[in-house]
Amino acid sequence: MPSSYDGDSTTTNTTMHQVLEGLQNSQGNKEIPFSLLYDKKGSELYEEITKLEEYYPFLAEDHMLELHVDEIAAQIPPHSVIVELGCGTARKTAKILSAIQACHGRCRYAGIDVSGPFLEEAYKNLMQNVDGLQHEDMDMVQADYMEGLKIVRERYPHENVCILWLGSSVGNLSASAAVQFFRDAVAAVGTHCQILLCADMWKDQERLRAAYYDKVGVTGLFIKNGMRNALALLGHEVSTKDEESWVYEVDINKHLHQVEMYLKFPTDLKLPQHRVHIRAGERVLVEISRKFTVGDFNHLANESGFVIDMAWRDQTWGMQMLIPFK
Ligand code: AVJ
Repeated sequence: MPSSYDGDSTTTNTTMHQVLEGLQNSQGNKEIPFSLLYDKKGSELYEEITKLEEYYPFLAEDHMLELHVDEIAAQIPPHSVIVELGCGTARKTAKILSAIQACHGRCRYAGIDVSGPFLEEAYKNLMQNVDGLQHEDMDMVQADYMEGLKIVRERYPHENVCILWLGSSVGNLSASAAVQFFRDAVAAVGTHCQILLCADMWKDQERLRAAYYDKVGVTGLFIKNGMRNALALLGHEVSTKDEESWVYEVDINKHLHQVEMYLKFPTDLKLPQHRVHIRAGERVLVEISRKFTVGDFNHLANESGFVIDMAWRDQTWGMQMLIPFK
């Protein structure tokens, strides 16, 4: 496999410092960084989530890509480099690359992920499923997003870069963090930067609750795994019994247009050496999933200096697919 691949560890770059910042907070909500959700176990659980009947975002995105992939390919200038953030095993990517290959006769691709094994699988998967893809047009970069974007820009100093950011992942970021993310992307790539992404739309509460508080309980396990990882970073190993005692709760926040995923602790958890004290009955916010109105997304684009080039909306699923550019 070509370039920048340097091993097999599934690590996140989340530091103990970031965890402490979120857990030492004694006034507002305690929280942990959502990146801790995606270690090996977490990625497996997320894959389970995507197979749940109630979890519509995965299907919705797949459906939209399927429908519009030729228009998308036409909207990406020839000679562009397609850079995928958090490509995982690139389950949805082949479709897009095939359309680009068919439309422009060539496709250059760089997959960025923190997980080496995923990159390896993504590479095999794409080489197998995309006709005409050339080995030398492929880069698999083991890095976090911004670091990866810089590496790709160095390799391709002049080309248009089209960032693929699938999985409605923009929803994980708060309004201000999302603006920062778009600005950072431009700082790393420069102009000639397009982003292809899906943003889940604000919709009726029952559908949201069903998608995030599933009947089987996988989502709860996924969230608990993130919390376990956070505490492990602080040197605290959680017993199965303790983990089972945490209560998974979902709030639908109408003001911020987001789903909030919490764990409620039934008993005190004290880590005095870290000045962390979670009180009995207190909740820790583990993940948010923002749901955008058209206005919400326009606002995000404006604030970060992006213009929305193309937008598709699917009314059945309540999903939008967009190509903002700078
Ligand atoms: C990976 C950001 C799309 O917000 O729907 C699924 C992950 N969390 N169930 C989402 C998730 C709980 C998720 N994204």
